Amino acid sequence: MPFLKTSTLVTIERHIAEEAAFHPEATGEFSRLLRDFTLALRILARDVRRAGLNDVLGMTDGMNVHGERVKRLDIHANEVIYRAMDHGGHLCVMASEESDGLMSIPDDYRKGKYVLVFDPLDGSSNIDVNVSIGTIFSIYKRLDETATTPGTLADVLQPGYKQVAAGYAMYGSSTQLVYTSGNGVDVFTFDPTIGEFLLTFEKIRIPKRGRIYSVNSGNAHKWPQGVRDYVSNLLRPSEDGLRPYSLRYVGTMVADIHRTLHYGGIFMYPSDSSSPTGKLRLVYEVNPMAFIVEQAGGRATDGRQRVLDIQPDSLHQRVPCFIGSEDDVRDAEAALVAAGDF
Ligand code: AHM
Ligand code: MG
Repeated sequence: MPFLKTSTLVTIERHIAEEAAFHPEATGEFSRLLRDFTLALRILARDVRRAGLNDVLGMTDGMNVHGERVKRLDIHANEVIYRAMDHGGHLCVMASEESDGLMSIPDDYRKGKYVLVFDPLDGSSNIDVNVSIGTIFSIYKRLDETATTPGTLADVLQPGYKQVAAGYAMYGSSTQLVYTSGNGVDVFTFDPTIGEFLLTFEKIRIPKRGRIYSVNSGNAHKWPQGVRDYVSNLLRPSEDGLRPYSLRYVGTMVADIHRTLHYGGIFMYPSDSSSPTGKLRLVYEVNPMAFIVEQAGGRATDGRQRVLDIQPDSLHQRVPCFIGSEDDVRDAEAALVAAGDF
């Protein structure tokens, strides 16, 4: 049994407050920050559910029934999160996949000690076809916690092991929020009738080995030899019955990682000859997922080194990734070494 279903009825706000109670130095600022963030997620859960409808109703001149201009959902999500988070006084700066540079806190508002990075709507290729999409986020403390000035690029470009918290929301058949603050991984499910995220799985653990691999095989002809060898081997039946593996690939990292977290196995987006550093972004996609998967007992590397140890050098930098069950990720690394890819 990879996870324990909870029997108590707890909202995410209560859960975060209880976690904070273990830290006597906690000021409540972090709890308030997360409360603001879950408001944005609640709004997005609603908007994603209405997405197809808005498009149809707004078809003629880009306006919906309310007379509002219809925006691309990922741009809309970027704005909703920014507007929910810019005035709380908890953040000193934000950064997002949808914004080229830093997202500053407006001059009028207090600058707090936290940094927020996010991918507002992950899985953009799936938005128009009603396949699961998600929001990924991660929170750091600024380098000088006593500063009251705007946050800087250096505050954002911290290695992943310094994350204070990370999570993702998945807008699927239900909306779930998977969250860690470094004390295991908990899953909350949104109940739209009461407007709350309720704790549904506590301290989820990823199996040590799975039987599913997840990768865009359309890139196989461009992969390094080690990745080709590794995947070929997964497809070869073994006497112990562990292989062949099944392939599952949604094309939304949030959904593919979510399944991997529950069932085990490996999710990867390796480098290839046309994308030497892979596709996924270190700061707001791979680092939060690496933190979550490690907290659930799994492993996350770029094929050679732990993702969380990489020092980012730019906001939108890409990194190859191999994330999932410990034994599976180690097998992939061994195949890369055996093929001389490193
Ligand atoms: P996005 O942030 O523009 O949505 O791109 C990231 C997505 C991931 O969710 C997913 O794992 C990957 O891109 C899929 O890429 P591909 O279509 O190349 O397989
Ligand atoms: Mg993304």
